[in-house]
Amino acid sequence: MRQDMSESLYQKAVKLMPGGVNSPVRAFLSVNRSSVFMERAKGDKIYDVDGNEYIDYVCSWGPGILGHSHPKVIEAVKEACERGLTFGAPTRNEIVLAEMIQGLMPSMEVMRMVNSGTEATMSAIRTARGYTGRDKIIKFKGCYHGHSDGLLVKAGSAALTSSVPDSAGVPASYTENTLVAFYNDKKSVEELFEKNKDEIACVIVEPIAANMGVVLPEEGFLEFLREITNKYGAVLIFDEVITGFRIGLGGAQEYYKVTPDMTTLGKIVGGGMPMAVYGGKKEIMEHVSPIGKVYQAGTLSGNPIATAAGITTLCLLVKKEEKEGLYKKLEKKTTRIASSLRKIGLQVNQKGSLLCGYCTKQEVKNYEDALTSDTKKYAEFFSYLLDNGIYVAPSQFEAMFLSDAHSDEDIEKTCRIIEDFVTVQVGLAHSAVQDRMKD
Ligand code: HOZ
Repeated sequence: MRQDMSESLYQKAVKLMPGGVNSPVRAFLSVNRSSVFMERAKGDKIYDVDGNEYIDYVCSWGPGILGHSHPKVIEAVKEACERGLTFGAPTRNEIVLAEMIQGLMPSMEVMRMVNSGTEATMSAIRTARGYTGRDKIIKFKGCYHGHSDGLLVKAGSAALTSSVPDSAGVPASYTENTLVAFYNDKKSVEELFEKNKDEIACVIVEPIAANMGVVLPEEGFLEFLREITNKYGAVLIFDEVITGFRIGLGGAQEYYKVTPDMTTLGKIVGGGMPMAVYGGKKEIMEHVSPIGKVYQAGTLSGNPIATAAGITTLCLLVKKEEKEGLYKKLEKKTTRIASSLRKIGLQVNQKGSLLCGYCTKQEVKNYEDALTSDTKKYAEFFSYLLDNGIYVAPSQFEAMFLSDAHSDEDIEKTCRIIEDFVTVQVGLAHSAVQDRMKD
């Protein structure tokens, strides 16, 4: 595999950007390689600057549910560009997108469009605090809700692999109101509520945790969060930045039949453009400026190019679900990949088109279980896949994503390559023994 151009771009990039990247996980640090620079992507394939082709299971970390560069989405974006890139004023398409979101996710009675998941979660929490008049929040160890100061406590995603779970540069006073409970552990939540009666503004949770690999909620866990937040008058926020429109058209809240008070969306909702949304109950969202006292604003919020991409993506998802049962199809393909990962001894968690293969023997039900993974082994697996044209997350603690564009042929090819990993490893070990015998 040629990597000359990637390597030379990397040498330039490290002088200009921290780690040569604009988002930490892209630096490939936890898999001991230098980043691959990508040039273009189409369908289920992504191509690097050296001309290498990969079957892509990163899908831009989630937005690419239709595959890359869907012709209809590209057409909508081009058409929107012709009309103007940004107005900083309301447009009709913001209403169209909001109505679509509300139709698919009825708990989103009132919403606000922003540009990133970080912005959505930060604003949702501010709103919950403004609404309840309380300061404390509960988050879960290993759940990631973006990089705003108050949420970088025991966070997942790259904060986990770079071993800086609590980021430098965050004053202790910013996180003193962030209480941390354990995922799938009801008791830890009960204790925090009992100790902090009438002080907790909200509980924020990824209904499927997808930033410490993929950890599924145990039966009754989300229902329990609904009950306890109701009991103590706290707002329940589902961070569906990853699960929204991925687990099904109505997200994880529809799948698990638990309705939160507020929801955050990102990734798929922007169809590949920077777009995120927070919203929920009208009586809560009425606290947002300009009608309420919770301030939040943004020049590019509801951007016309992003709304065009988002609307077209959601329309295609609805049509495909009605015509072909899209989500069942996605799940079937993903289950095939999961079975190959299990065959080579990985511990696999999967829901729909979201999955993670952990290099551990232990069942993974929370952050501590995820940390039992052999990250060195994962790095070897990652490198082997990359060198064989399969692109998965360069970190043990990120999810794998499938798209509608993944062909059966490419899935089968991927499974063959995954299943060969064990043979290759045995081969490597064998040649290492032979080398030693020569010495
Ligand atoms: N926070 C994203 C993974 N959970 C990574 C974003 C990126 O590097 O593009």
